[in-house]
Amino acid sequence: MELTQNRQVLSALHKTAELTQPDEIVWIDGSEAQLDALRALAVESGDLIPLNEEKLPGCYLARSNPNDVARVEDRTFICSRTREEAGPTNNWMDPDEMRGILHGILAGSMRGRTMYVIPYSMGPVGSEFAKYGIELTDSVYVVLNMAIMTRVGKDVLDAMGDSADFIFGVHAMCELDPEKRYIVHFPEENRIVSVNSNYGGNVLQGKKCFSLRIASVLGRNEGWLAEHMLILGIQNPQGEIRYVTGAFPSACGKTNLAMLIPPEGYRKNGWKCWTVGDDIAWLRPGKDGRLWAVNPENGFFGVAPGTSEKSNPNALASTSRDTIFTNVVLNEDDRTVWWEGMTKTPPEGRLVNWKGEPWDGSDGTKGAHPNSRFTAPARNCPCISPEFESGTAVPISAIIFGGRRAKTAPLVYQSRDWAHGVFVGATMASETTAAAVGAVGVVRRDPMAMRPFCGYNMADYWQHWLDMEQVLPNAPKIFNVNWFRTDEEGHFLWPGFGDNLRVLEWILKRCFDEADADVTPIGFVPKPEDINLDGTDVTRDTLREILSLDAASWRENCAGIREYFEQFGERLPASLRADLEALEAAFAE
Ligand code: OXD
Ligand code: MN
Repeated sequence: MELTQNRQVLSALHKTAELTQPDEIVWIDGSEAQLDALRALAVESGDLIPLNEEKLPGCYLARSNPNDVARVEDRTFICSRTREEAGPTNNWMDPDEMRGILHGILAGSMRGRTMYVIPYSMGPVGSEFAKYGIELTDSVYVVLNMAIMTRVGKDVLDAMGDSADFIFGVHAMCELDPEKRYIVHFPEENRIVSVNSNYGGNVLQGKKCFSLRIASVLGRNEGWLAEHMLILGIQNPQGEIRYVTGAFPSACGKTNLAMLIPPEGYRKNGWKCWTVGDDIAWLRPGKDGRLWAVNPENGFFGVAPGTSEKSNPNALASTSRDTIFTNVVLNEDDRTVWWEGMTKTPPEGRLVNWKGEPWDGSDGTKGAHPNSRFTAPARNCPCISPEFESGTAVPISAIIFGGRRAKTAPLVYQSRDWAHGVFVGATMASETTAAAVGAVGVVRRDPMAMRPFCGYNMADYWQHWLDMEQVLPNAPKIFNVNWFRTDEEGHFLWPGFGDNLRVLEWILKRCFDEADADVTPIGFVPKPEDINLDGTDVTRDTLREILSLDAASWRENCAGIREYFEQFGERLPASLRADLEALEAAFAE
């Protein structure tokens, strides 16, 4: 039975069914009974392996096709009307040409299969900030993951009513053929198509496809920002909670910062941190001229390896129930899971690696895929903010950009003003780690951590950021952090993790005019005495070193920025060009 009378939804659905020819169409109503039945179906088909009901209640393990384990940026397309609208950092194809290719792939692709209709909401259903989507998929795995990551079901359709204001998406697994894998966005039509993949970042369309690529375009048209950012509430001993957002490229500890546990001394004094979001923030100007943030998601799609009781106990606790693990190690003896970094050594027992093969780690291979994931409900997180479910946004005091730089960026600095903050975000970069294939220490430019997620020309996106200042008389202050400065031997100089709160404390003091700073060519840098080091073994001299600027590194950085900016030609906003020139002049030999 159709769960809505919405003509646009029905017409798009019928057209897709005619093309893909599923045997059956099932509407996802959001009931536990239906989700339970789908879990049972997935267990029966072997798509999900049920885990230990006592130790991991409601949890399942999934294994993906080994050729389908990550986002595929080279097969992700922004099919705007013109190539210029997509810009030099996106793959583009003429929308008609792409439609033709997809038509060929989708034709008859669901024959013998069931097509699930997932009505989903990004943001609490009915809240002023919510936006709605429909994803048609032939994957039960996608249904069950979307039911964790978003709000799904009939109440979404009821909230949509007759409105044509929704994002429509189709996902077909097809043969999981990497050569025919396409993740496609049609921003002018609010449409998404993913084919030949079943990996979360490609096919859980509410996440990167809708909430970042399509939403970034909606944000430009409607006057707001869709960002690849965590949202964190920091409660001080006076009980005031101040909120920050943070954008970091991968492998920079974004989820750890989103779930930060204050150092012991801070905890004793009454500091607490609250997670509002770990990956995506929708940011809108409020009537008060401040910037207000919501997390449109309902769960965490986190990288498992490295998550431990030590590195991120809140993330680990989030996975203790009702979680789907993908591509981790299974312990067949007690049907629990494991991944590299959870404990120093693998547990005792009959272990099976992410490919389903017997494994004990003795051959030097990894048991879990480096990009293995947990899909966990946000409500499981011990430090989830009460604002998460409230459907109201939180006011942002500071926007924090960051990256992994061994030498260049100091521990923290503040931009001179909003426009300079946009320059700081636009020139974000991170050095590659051994965790990814390829050379180590190579600088990769990732503006606002949005390089793979901006749904239009990056230069226009920067201009949109610059324009936002007009509607933000009380704009957040913009900062850059770098937890990864090293000494000559490559040892980290800053302890990171919970101690990062010491830096956040300075950031918030700056936002409320409670701390001084040194004026430098890159912006405001803390006075070494203004960062609280009590309870760490970091010395003032070390701190002085992490706050220092090395002119040669900055000259090299400027050259990298200039080269990166060149690809945007005349579209590059003038203020970014001017900020670069000023920086070059300041560090000229
Ligand atoms: C993610 C990503 O999965 O940024 O969040 O790739
Ligand atoms: Mn992300």
